[in-house]
Amino acid sequence: MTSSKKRTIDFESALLRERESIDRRLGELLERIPERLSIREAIRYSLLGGGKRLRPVLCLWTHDAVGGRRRDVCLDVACALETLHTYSLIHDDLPSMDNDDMRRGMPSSHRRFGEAMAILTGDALLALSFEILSGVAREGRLESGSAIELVGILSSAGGAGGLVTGQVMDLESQKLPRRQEVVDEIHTKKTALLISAAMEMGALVGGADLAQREALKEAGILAGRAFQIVDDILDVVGESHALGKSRGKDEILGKLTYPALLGLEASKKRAGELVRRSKELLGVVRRPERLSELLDYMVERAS
Ligand code: GRG
Repeated sequence: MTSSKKRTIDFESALLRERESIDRRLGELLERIPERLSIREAIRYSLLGGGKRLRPVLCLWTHDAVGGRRRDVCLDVACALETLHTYSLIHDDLPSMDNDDMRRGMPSSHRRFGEAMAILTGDALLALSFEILSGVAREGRLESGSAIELVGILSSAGGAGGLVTGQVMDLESQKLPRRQEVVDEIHTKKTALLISAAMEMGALVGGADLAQREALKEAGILAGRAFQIVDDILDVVGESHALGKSRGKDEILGKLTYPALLGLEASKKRAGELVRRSKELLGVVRRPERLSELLDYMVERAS
């Protein structure tokens, strides 16, 4: 989907700077994995090989929007979100799942390293997420109680009630009733809960109060649902080279998607409505502007 609005240069450069700082920190965190371990190369390949870094940026910009002053801690929390997200992409691409050959413009992990190694790389990245979160408390940079809360938020978004069941429903979608509520549930679980977790975790580290946290959590669900609708639309109309993966897979796999159910125009309208409602909830924060632009960017993207 091509952006109808021109993003401000200020926004674009802030996004670029943020991605660079996330990539740098991810690289540093991976230095902790001993060089002699052969899995290190496969982990570096998937984690440092591109990606929009939306979840970590959302986490950091939510922290900033609530007036947070713990950016260094939040950067690690943001990296924990990206390691979990990357694990889910590696497993999603496996032959037993979506069987994708390309990811982030490169051969997918199992194509490059073999299936067993790809499974193990995903496993290692999942564990690394929680190692990073406990690390910030162990190093005395965050109170243990807050670190435990972060672990709780991330594990419930990534676990049986979230990503995993979203993926199960997605895989079984041919057997499910072709109804909008069913697609909404798949989208919430497989995509929106992690995006919501990114915003809630940024809010928590930034010192948001409970009312702000609840509003931002809900804003994340709405934005995450819009993001997944756009992902489904891009699978129909996007450019494979921009997406960095093959297009048209949803139809081949008989997936239950918004475009399949409602058509492209109604799907675009629905994504727009969800983002509008998400942005309304940003009224609870002191500095909503940058975050609000990021939510627009998430649905106006072409990749
Ligand atoms: C336990 C086997 C097992 C699996 C874990 C695989 C899985 C559960 C979930 C997959 C969930 C999934 C891939 C959802 C799709 C969400 C989505 C739109 C991903 C693409 O995100 P982008 O566009 O990707 O942010 P980049 O590459 O930019 O980071």
